[in-house]
Amino acid sequence: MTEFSEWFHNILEEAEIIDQRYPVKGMHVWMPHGFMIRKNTLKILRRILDRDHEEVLFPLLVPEDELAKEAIHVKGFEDEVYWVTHGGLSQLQRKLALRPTSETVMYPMFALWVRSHTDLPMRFYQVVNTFRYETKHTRPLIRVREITTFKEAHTIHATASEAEEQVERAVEIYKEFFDSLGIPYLITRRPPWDKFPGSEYTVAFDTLMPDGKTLQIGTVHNLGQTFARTFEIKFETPDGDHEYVHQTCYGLSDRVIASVIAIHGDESGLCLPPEVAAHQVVIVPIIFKKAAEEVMEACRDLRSRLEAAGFRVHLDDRDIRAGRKYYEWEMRGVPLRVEIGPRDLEKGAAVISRRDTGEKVTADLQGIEETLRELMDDILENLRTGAWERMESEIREAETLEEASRIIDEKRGIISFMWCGEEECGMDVEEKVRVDILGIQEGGSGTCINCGREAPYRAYLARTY
Ligand code: PR8
Repeated sequence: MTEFSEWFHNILEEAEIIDQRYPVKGMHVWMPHGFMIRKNTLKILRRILDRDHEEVLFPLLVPEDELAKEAIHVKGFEDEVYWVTHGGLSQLQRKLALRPTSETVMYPMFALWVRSHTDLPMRFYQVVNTFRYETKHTRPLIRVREITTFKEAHTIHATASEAEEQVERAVEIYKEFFDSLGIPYLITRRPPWDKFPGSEYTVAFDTLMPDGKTLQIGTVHNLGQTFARTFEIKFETPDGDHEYVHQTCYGLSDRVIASVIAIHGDESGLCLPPEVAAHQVVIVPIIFKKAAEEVMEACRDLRSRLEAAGFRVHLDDRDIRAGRKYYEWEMRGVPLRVEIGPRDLEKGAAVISRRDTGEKVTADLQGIEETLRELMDDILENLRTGAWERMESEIREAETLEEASRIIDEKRGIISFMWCGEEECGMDVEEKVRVDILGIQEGGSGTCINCGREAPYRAYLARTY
């Protein structure tokens, strides 16, 4: 693959995902093709969340005093907040922030909504745009200043153990979601110095991008009672006492689409999992003088049949060379192409090409729906397996920090090692290797790579986005 960032930049433009020419840094325009992928991706997430979450929509603006209430939280975001200071020509009495995330927007309202233990648990989510004045290098979809597809869930519970359970459920939700996109992930608990501001702990999903750097693609936070105390969110227990609730929140962003594009794409362009592709099947008539009308007729007929069977299908009847059509649809990542020419028609057949492997199969037009469906399942499975294998082959064990440094310099990827879990030691590791500790997983035993003490954790290091 050519230099990844150049490839990524070009494909977003060529495949008409977003237009990067909007004149505000870190903000982009979703184009119709990109928007379809975004919409289909959201549909998968909604299907999962709607099982036991309710969708809501809160305002974009946060009054300054609400934002400032939770001291640790606001400290974490203070240098990233955009402010609205004027309404027309008059200066506002109370500055308003554009939400960088919605805890301080939602939780004052939760204080009004939660009354009794019978109200709990409550699980909400919203899909909104959030604004973060990122000072690190911005990159389309990966680090943006307007996160256009912020999918944030917020839950409220009566006990700490229920909140803990919700964290586990949220991890399962995100696993299911990423699996349906074929995106591999490493799940770790972030080190304390890298957790979400105001949370007790953060569990993060990272994936590996083709250039060997990891991207945080989702996070689940246990908020404990910190925000409940700040925003006075209390419920009445069965005994008539009033107690603070326990909360969790978890979120995903435009990075989900960035990772689908980057991880499955190749030299020919996008390669989309069928469930998110704008078109799942493109039909290309192979027209010669002979039987031109019959071929067109058969293609139109197939399009109607596939539409009726629920496929997102497009008939490319433009008067241009078939080769150019193939090139374009491959670049746009359409999973399956069906070609019908006069000879196929005589046999009652069509040729199906897979975008992921390039394989071609001849299928009977009769019952082609079933063949296409099986191929779509197979494509997702193939993309997922390939992506997991690539990521796993880039996770390397290191016994010493020198070895970790060397591997990161030579190969990038993810380093796995044993660690004591002490903050001071962790900071020292990051400084010596000059890369971030992604996080830890429980279990395993050995001695710490840095200080030599007993190490109950497996930890991971990587260069990150
Ligand atoms: C929360 N509150 O906010 P989080 N560009 C693209 N994606 C981003 C960016 C950015 N500038 N910043 C973060 N993300 C919690 C949970 C409500 C929901 C993505 O958590 O700050 C990252 O993938 O960790 C991150 O994991 C996710 O948004 C959630 O953001």
